[in-house]
Amino acid sequence: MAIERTFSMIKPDATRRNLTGAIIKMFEDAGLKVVASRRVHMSLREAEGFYAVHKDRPFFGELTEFMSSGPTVVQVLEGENAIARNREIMGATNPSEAEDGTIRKLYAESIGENSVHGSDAPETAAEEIAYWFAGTDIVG
Ligand code: DAT
Ligand code: MG
Repeated sequence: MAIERTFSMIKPDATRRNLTGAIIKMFEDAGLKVVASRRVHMSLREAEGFYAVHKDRPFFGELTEFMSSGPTVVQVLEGENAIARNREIMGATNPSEAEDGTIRKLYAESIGENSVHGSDAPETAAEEIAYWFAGTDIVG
């Protein structure tokens, strides 16, 4: 497996509880490198654009309001098998189903306020990275 890049976001429930460093340490301890990072308080419109794939889901309004409710940290993670590896470290969407030792098991407050986002495939990783970063922002 080649070195990959994936898009990651620390969500407002986690920045509010000052968990940014604890979460980044989990990525670094797992061998993923933060090659771009920026703190962003996104607008509702930016959240709607980012999560457009979910626009017909019943939780879309709740999701986009939450994501624009406070600061997030948008970042690019790089490493071996980074997309799947990041999803493993994050744990299941619903914290009650997440494995022990995952970010969501440790920190998520609910299925909606679940501390982190991570891309789910190479195509979405490329799109999500480009949504938040210019190529020159990424320093490997
Ligand atoms: P993931 O973030 O694990 O990729 P997803 O892509 O299915 O999960 O959903 C995106 C986000 O939407 C998820 O992190 C939290 C929110 N969400 C998903 N299902 C939900 C639900 N049933 N109720 C409320 N929010 C939900
Ligand atoms: Mg998803």
